[in-house]
Amino acid sequence: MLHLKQGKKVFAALLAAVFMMVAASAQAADFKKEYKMQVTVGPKLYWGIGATKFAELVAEKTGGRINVKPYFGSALLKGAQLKSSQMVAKGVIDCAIDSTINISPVIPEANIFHLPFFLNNFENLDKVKNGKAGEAVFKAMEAKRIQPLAWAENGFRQLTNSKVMVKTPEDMKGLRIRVVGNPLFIDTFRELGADPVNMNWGDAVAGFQQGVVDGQENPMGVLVPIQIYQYHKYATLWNYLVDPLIIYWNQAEWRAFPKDVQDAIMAAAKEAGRFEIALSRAGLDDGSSLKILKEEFHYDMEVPDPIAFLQSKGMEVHTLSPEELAAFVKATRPVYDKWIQEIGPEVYEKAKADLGL
Ligand code: X2X
Repeated sequence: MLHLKQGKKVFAALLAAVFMMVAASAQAADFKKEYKMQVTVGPKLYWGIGATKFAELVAEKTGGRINVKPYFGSALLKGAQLKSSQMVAKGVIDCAIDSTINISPVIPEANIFHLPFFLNNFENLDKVKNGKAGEAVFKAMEAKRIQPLAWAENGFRQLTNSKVMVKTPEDMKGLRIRVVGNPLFIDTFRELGADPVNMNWGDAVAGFQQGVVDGQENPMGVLVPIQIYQYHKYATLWNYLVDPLIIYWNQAEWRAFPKDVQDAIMAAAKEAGRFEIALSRAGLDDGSSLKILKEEFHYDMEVPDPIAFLQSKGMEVHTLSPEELAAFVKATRPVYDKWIQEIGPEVYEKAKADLGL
């Protein structure tokens, strides 16, 4: 009798185990084998390192159920970096970690970060990102069927070139500067008297190498890994604008995920964002980013002082004085008239309020 009871128990336990396995595999079958992630840049740039971190954290936090694969160098877009949010909105691509510059064709509000000399330091950037204007950008994404998950950062963009040490707008006369095909950038460099050349990132480094252009603008997290000093002798640090990154997902696909999967991916995005922001700011802030990398992520920064590093490679680096900066601010002011309308005056007002202006 006892025997029979035990046998029944074992059988019941076995049956339960089989049920669980079937249920688990049914659930696993609901997930794709691979979730494709668009990444504009290569894996060595800080942004690319952040993409890899996100994929690793998603695998870890979902117990391997969700497999995000980064496709570097805008491979999914054949280099057309400005199409990423359109493709994620359509569900052709599952997710992305992309710059506000590249999402602005679909989300004009994202250009709030790119008004020249508007947000000129980390503190102001954080106020806007975490304030009402940042919220407006996220809401605009949701309205376009994109689920924003977390902020990361490309960084404050600096000017480099092979011809002249730029200290005044006059120094920029006729300089051929590669810019991304976001028209706000063309307008800004025209106002400065330069000759902006619109080029996808995928062609840009070859363009620097071959001298097709004289200069470019990008943050340290790009300039250090691509070894800009091989092509350009002069760097002007002017923090003229910043591009945060946003980790985002196709909305319909996101909404269909079970809650625990959403929570795990969201936690991965926040953690990868924190890590990547620290990479981008390392050696450029009050030391807190290097501390975060070391203490929270046990990560040793290969180039802990990017400015000293570029100088050690023979670059001349000049930080604009407040007086020099004033001339650039004045010269680029006309950009505001047109672009505040494009961004939406209410978003501009929100950003000003976030900054306490
Ligand atoms: O194209 C650029 O300059 C880059 C890599 O910074 C962006 O994608 C915005």
